[in-house]
Amino acid sequence: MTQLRFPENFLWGAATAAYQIEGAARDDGRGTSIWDTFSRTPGKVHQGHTGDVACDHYHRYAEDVALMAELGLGAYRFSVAWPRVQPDGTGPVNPRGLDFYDRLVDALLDRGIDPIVTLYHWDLPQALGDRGGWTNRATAEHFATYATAVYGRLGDRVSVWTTLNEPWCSAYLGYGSGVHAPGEQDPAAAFAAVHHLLLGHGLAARALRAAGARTVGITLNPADVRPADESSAADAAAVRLVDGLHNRIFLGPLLAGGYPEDVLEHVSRLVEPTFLRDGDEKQIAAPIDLLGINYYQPTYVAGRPDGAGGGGAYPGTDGAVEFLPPVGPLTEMGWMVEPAGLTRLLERIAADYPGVPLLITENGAAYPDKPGTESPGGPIQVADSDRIAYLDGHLRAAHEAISRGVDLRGYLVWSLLDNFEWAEGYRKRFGIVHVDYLTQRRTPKSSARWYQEVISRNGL
Ligand code: IFM
Repeated sequence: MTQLRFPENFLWGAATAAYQIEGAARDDGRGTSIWDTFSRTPGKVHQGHTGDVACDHYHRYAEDVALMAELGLGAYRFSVAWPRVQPDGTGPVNPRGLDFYDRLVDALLDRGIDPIVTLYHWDLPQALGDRGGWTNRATAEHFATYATAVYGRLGDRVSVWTTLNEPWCSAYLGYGSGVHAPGEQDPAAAFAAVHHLLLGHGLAARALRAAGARTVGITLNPADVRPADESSAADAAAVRLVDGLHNRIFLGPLLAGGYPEDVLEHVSRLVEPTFLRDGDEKQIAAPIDLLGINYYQPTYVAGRPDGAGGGGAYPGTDGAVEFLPPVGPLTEMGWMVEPAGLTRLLERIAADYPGVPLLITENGAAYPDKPGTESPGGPIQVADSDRIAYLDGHLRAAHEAISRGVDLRGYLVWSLLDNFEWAEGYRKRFGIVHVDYLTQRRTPKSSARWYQEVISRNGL
């Protein structure tokens, strides 16, 4: 294979999220989040797993930062748990919650690692959930207040701020299909949540900027939507519909001044969009300096009148779209491995929404630990060659996009540690570092050592 070098100053890092790794769910005044409630509800998460303890990162952050330094990471993307900062989502700030992130940021900076903060990675305070969560417009306003409070404590040391992680998941999986917290299944709620998440982003982005933030962005999980048959007009129509619901409903208001007409028409056929008020789109269009892209797999669709559609995650696609089952080598999530999808997605976003630097804020894969790789009492070896192949392919795909002119600033692997994979609990392992959940022992897998080499060479 050819050797590839990435641009000078290309940012190499790893990502995690608060609820997935922190644990310490009741420590130091932390409030309850919708994910605490959801995961403690029988039947919602695999085998009743919760984030109560997770990787105990709240207490072991120093060890984790040392590991990051050993691997040579230049950046670490973590999220702040809103219920640690404002236990009820509004009202007084809990200084002990902020103290944790203060310590974490200092530890990172001491090791020369750039902190990249995500303000919301799905753990909405339950008190706000009780008032409708993201279906309630007031949540967007509270989010901006919370963002300002976090900036007030960390803004002197953190330069990169992102508002939301994957609002598609928060809205459609949380309120449409119900597989994520809060577990609702209502298209009207899902679309209201899309809008209020975007509004929350816009208000928070403006508040951060006004407070002095230098780099402000958001992370999406845009889909590379492909037709089953390139020459089929019906498949092309299905692509347009799914692309609208998944991508353009976010990218339009964020980067092109408003919701695309065809998307608004589709939404209006299903629900009364009373949530959309004059001036909202202007708020959402707050300028951003960075767009975070999370990519895992492509989405193949066909246009079919008898198509089952995508359920609550894609309202209004039943009777129009067939989502094709993934083929080829799959990850443990059952996700397709298609690195070319990353190149296509990056190129498409750069072309359609020019002028915004891109950062891959997540990419990675879950694979089972190979049997026999854990020996009681002895050193653990996790020879995860399948993960290395996945990462290698996607880094080559990212490099290809750069060579075609995409302004891609960096790559953050998902994830640093094995962690709580939402509805899948702990059974899916995405980490480049193995976590033994009984002992909390961390062991870099082969992929971590491989990544360390990639970083030190700035290439493959
Ligand atoms: O674990 C998640 C993460 O929280 C958001 N992006 C996708 C990852 C893998 O499913």
